[in-house]
Amino acid sequence: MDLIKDRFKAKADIASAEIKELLKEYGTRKIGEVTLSQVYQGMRGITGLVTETSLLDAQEGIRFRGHTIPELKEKLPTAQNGSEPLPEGLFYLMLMGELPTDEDVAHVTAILQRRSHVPNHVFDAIDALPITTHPMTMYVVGVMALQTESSFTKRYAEGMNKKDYWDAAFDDTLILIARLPRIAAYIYRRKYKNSEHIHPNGMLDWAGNLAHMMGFDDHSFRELMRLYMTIHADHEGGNVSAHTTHLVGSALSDPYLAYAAGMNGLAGPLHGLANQEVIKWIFEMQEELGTDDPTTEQIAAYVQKTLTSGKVVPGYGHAVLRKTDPRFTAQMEFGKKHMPDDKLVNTVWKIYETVPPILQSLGKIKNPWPNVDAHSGALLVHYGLVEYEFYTVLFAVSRALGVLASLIWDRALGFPLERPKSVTTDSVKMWIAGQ
Ligand code: NMX
Ligand code: MLT
Repeated sequence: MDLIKDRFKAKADIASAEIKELLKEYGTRKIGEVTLSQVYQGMRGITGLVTETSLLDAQEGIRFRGHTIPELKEKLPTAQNGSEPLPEGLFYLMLMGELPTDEDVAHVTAILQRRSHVPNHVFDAIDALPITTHPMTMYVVGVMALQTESSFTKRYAEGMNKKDYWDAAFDDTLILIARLPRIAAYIYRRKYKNSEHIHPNGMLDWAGNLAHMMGFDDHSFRELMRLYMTIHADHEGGNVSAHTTHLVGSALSDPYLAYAAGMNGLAGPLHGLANQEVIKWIFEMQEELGTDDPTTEQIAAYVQKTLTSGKVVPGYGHAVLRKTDPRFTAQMEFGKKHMPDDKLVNTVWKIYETVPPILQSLGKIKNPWPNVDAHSGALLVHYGLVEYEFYTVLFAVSRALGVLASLIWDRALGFPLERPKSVTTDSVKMWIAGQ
């Protein structure tokens, strides 16, 4: 751990000095203008955050430290006999700003394996919840129970020097990431497999072990988990889960508290819960139509019905993207390689042909194309992971890599408490009158 920490510290010192220089020279330069509409409409397009780990381009999609998803698939180390990137490699890339070697990834995997023991009281806290509790609620309760282990909070209480915040955030992050697969798998086995739990396999990589503990030992399912954990990890800083983690962390709430807050945002249906909504929507459509192989005409009619009843078509649209999400495309490629004839997967592809022109014809939707959530569930169902209420937990495990790597950077760069100004409509009226 010291090796990777020392390397990080050296990089963070250089970045801090660069930012200081930038601000000295250009600190008063305007980076944008804010209109009244933006203030009322979700702050779309306002640049107001620094997030070092990834950057979203509306046309091209996400780049992690400059690397697109197809590039990551080529450049990040894979498991032995595998071809999908190992998410530990992406974590290293987001944290360090440079591509890892095979040894670097093995080092991260080993750190996570050594820190993966989850204390019993976390399982007790989850077990105290009714079995009907949504898996995301169980997950956040599990993370909150684990907060007893925070060294950030302990060290802060002991008078930690602000120069050491990053160090404590680093320690908490590695422990938290190491333990999340066990918590997620525990929830899955408790809720859906009669609490027949499966012990971790200390020889497996982070995502492979998650698949194993959930009870899926198929080689291609492990590969799916590696891809899934990689592509869901980060989507720059303004999305609800990343922004919330950053905001809560800015109060010097420790990484457990900040991440749990972010995951409560991920649990919303317009954000990460959309992955469960997509499969629920398709299953309901199949039931109503009485077929598991609907035609494009039937799908089009069902989409119209969804819109007429004042609901969104889940998995479509995006606040920033204006093209098909490359994370959707990466999953489509996985589907074509591993399950080209799967009916549900083919339905997802038919929906992709059908939905965009319909949404476009409404004239008000800025992005009619599919996002990451439009595809993920169908791949999981293919392997027998049919319990769609669980899907957002998988998203949450992956998202930890990005939001927590960012949180370490927040503390290393000494970012202050985040506290933007708000207005009332009365104050806006007075402002307009005074213009
Ligand atoms: N189906 C129906 N209506 C939509 C959709 C959709 N998929 N997407 C946007 N709209 C509506 C939106 O509700 C709004 O309507 P109104 O003016 O009546 O309030 C109008 O189109 C304009 O919205 P946009 O500016 O295009 O989108 P916005 O940036 O506000 O919202 C989402 C982005 C992602 C919240 C929105 O597209 C949506 O609700 N999509 C479905 C849910 C979803 O897939 N979420 C997952 C996003 C990815 N993730 O994992 O977080
Ligand atoms: C995400 O992955 O966070 C979503 O695509 C939402 C977003 O970027 O706003």
